Amino acid sequence: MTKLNKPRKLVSIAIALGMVFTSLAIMPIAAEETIMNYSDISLSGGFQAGNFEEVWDITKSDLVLTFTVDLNGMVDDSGAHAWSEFGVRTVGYGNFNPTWEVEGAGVWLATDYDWSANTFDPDPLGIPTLDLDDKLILQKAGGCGEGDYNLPSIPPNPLANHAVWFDRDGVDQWQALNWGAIDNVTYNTGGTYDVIITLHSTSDTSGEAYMTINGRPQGFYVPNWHSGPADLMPAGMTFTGDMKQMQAFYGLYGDGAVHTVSFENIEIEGTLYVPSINEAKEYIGDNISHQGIVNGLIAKLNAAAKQFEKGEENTANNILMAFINEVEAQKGKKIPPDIADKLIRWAEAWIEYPELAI
Ligand SMILES: [Ca+2]
Ligand SMILES: [Ca+2]
Ligand SMILES: [Ca+2]
Repeated sequence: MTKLNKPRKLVSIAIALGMVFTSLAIMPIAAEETIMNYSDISLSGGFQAGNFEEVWDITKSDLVLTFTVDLNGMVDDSGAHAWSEFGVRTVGYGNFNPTWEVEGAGVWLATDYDWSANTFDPDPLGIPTLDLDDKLILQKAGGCGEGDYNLPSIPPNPLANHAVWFDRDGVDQWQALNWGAIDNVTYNTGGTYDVIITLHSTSDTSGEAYMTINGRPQGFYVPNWHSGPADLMPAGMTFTGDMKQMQAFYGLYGDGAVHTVSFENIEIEGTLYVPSINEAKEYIGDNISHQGIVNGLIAKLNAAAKQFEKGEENTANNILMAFINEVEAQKGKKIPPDIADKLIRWAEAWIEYPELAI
């Protein structure tokens, strides 16, 4: 399902030129919400991509992805170019461009940069100027650009934007006075960006995404750049997919050189997916090899489900407590620790939220 990004000319250069002249620890925090902190991810290639195992249910609470992306390893030599992505996609889809040119399986940060050779070179000595370096956008379909933004409304001129293009080094004294020019935020970025992506579901299959970069919300001007705040800001986009089963993924694709990107200080906050008891039985059968243990656990889950169906929640909860005890006793023995932790979390969720069980 993974399709690689094909080299594609940036269409945003015109507006940026216009701007020149104008300007692993799990920490439960509440009954449902979880914060996951992950080790830094460094990708190199060529092509390299992956995902985190956790499955998130955006219908239960917003999902917030916080990380720093370091783009200093992207190579700007003639003939070399690369893109990176970090976001969420529905379980079962690929880890780079989960969909291509059509939405349907999530939303992610896509990074790009000016196609001029040596674009990351410093400004001429003593002549700082606003120039194009890094571009960061939300994407819900591989290969698509900022024209996909549609919140609060579709920008009539997607090329007139704020907090989409960034300059790694300085600007001149007049450019520094332009609205939206912020030292160490939109210019003098050094090629690293603090990103926060916030996802909110509007149904089981649709949601809304917003992103801040170095703390700045993104925006679009109507109809063209003018002094003052962007007219459509914060700007975001609707997206589609299975909101109950989203996984975070990351990827790099580049050519013409060995490129690297790193994602650091990764934190994801949201509600982990909880399957029904019936779905959990299937998972146990697929992931625990000792048949006696599988039979014992499934028997308990069958009994608990029967009690839930009769409305006997206390009895069901007692059975689930026995289930938890059995899993804990076998954790690291006949049940791998990560699978045991997941089963315990699910059983605790069924006890607390019986509507999730059946
Ligand atoms: Ca440049
Ligand atoms: Ca620059
Ligand atoms: Ca510059």
